[in-house]
Amino acid sequence: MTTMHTTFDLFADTEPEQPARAEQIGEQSWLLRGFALPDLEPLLPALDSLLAQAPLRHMMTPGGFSMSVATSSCGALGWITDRSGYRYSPVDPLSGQPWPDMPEVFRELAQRAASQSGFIGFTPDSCLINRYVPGAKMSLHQDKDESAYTAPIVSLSLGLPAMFLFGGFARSDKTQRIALLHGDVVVWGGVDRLRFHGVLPIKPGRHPRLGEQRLNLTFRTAG
Ligand code: MD3
Ligand code: FE
Repeated sequence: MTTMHTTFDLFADTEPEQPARAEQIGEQSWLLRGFALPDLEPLLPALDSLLAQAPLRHMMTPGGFSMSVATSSCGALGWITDRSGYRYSPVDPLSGQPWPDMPEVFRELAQRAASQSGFIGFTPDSCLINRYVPGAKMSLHQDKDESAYTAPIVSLSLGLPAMFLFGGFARSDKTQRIALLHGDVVVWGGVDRLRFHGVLPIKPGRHPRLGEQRLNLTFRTAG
């Protein structure tokens, strides 16, 4: 090992950036533990600034219930729900204005995570921001509001930890539980794109940087 180790060290600064520790959680799904940690210094202020323009709000499901998760978006399209249904819209219904631009640091992070997971040329046109306070959850569902399922979805978790449920292609299929922590990025694509998934109720706690909440950003090609 020591001889080989020296060899790698000699080549270290001519090699491309070391891929992050990647854990395969599905045939075409990868958990990149702590992938975003080096980028949070520019990323969190950009997030604050876009949430000042398009505040998090509790949207109404088509069935008339207020979501426990508060949402906002940036990019050309934002995911919305109201009594008329779930869909993507170029306009924030709260302001009547376009959603804030997707910050370059968001887009670049999502592209880098996707390409490292085998999805070259990912061009997200939407970033959905979900805020969970303790007790908030997301029931098992599939993401089917996008125009095509060929692009992956890239998710970034921030703040309090979550227990993520990764299921199969029927709601009743057995689910795998995966803890998602501050700075973790997950890439879901290909054959895994339409798997059922959800989030168990967030446990009470306080994150040193984000306080008593979990934020999840999902990058999508929606249009
Ligand atoms: C697996 N959000 O916004 S992100 C959602 O943590 C959503 O807020 C969760 O599910 C959250 O729709 C999970 C991870 C995720 C997103 C989309 C997927 C996992 C997925 C699509 C297919 C399979
Ligand atoms: Fe989802």
